[in-house]
Amino acid sequence: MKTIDVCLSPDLMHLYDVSNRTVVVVDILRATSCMVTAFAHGVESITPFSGLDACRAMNTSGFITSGERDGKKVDGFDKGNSPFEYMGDAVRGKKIAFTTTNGTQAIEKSKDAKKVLIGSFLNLSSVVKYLLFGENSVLIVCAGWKGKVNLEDTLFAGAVVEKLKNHIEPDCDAPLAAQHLYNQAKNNMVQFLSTSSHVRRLNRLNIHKDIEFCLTCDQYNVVPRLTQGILKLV
Ligand code: 3SL
Repeated sequence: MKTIDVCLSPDLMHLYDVSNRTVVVVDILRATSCMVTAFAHGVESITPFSGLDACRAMNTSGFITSGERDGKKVDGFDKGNSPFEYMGDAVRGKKIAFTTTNGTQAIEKSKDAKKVLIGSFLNLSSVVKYLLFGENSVLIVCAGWKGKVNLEDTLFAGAVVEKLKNHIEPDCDAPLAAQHLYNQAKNNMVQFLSTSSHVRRLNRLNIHKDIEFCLTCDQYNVVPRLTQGILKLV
């Protein structure tokens, strides 16, 4: 039977052998929610960068430059990290270079996996379906915040574990802990997360509508996959 595990912080990646696993990278607030939204609105590709300078340099090759540091849009970049910036015709057919505080770093740390997918609540069922029919065991990599664990990414991991519980066996206690948390939170995730660290951080930036949107399940049926450093739809 396939198994599922959860890496609660990218700083714990050294504990996992991903060479035969499908990794799902998640940064609910807000990096992977933005990426999924962009693909649902017709973006051609997203190239994730861990560093600002390399991302900025893509401007000269015709890429839209996107990203944030500590939640705020980077000076001189075209777009920040709100999913509402990635809707409509503005992004259709475009290539995006993207860097964020935690999300793109988690992608970088996952790049040696057999497959790397991008997950969010917005494409939860599509990701679950892909994992169900895929041949590999699974690792959910939670982006967290600067190496620390966060609740929202853990809830997403728990949702995946819960939905696959009759088909994929948990590897250790992290998936079980995530599943318990999700089952407590699932009826009102906005309320459950109201005192969480990143919701408090984002509330200071006055972006409640981003939080509510990013916690909405199954808005889109897209699954982005990383191949040779570039995200495209599967
Ligand atoms: O850390 C990240 O990658 C971001 O998604 C953080 S924020 O939501 O833009 O603050």
